[in-house]
Amino acid sequence: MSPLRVPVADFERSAAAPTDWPPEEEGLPEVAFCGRSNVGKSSLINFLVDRKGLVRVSRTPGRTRLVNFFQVELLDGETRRRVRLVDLPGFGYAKVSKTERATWRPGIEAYLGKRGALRAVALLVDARRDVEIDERELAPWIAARGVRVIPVITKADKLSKHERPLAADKLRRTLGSAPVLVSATEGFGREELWRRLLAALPFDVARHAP
Ligand SMILES: Nc1nc2c(ncn2[C@@H]2O[C@H](COP(=O)(O)OP(=O)(O)O)[C@@H](O)[C@H]2O)c(=O)[nH]1
Ligand SMILES: [Mg+2]
Repeated sequence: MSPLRVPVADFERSAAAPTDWPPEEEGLPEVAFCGRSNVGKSSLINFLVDRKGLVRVSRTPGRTRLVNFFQVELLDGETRRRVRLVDLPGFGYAKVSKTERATWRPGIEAYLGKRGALRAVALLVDARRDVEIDERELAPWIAARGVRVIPVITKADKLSKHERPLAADKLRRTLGSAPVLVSATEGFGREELWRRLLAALPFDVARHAP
């Protein structure tokens, strides 16, 4: 199978509230990326679309509450597909106060909880950090709506080759499905993550229909 190419990747808009979300479009499924601040979310999205600066790495805190929408076209062999990628605000740390957590949870939960076009969520966990309550609570909550949750271990280059399968197995037991190990720095895991994301999207079904 030839590697996926991304001939088009455009920033669409940043939304502070649900009224700013772009209208949902027939045939344009959405894939969201979420995880703790600094987990490597911006780097991962840039790696997936093969662009250096589509999403700013280490974005300033003032902008992290926004939901950012991108339109992407994928070329998979002869097949061209459109997908909308959605960059959600990073969670705060579990140690911050309840009031502070209350400021980022509503934006994330509004999108994850009610967006009809949402088909898959990449739930990012840093290779060097333990899963905290936010990831543990979010995964079953998203899955209960019928949206696919794909756990992703970011910065996997920081683990030795021996540690990688162990970390993957541990996360699978916590979140209920096998994670994809990725490294934006060393450049691995891209193809596997795209395949897992695409498998959750409705056009795969349509393509094989008679
Ligand atoms: N070693 C390593 N560091 C990474 C990787 N991806 C991101 N980082 C670093 O982690 C920090 C946060 O990255 P960023 O993409 O801005 O994370 P975000 O806050 O989740 O969007 C930056 O210093 C990145 O250089 C990776 O694959 N490997
Ligand atoms: Mg970021």
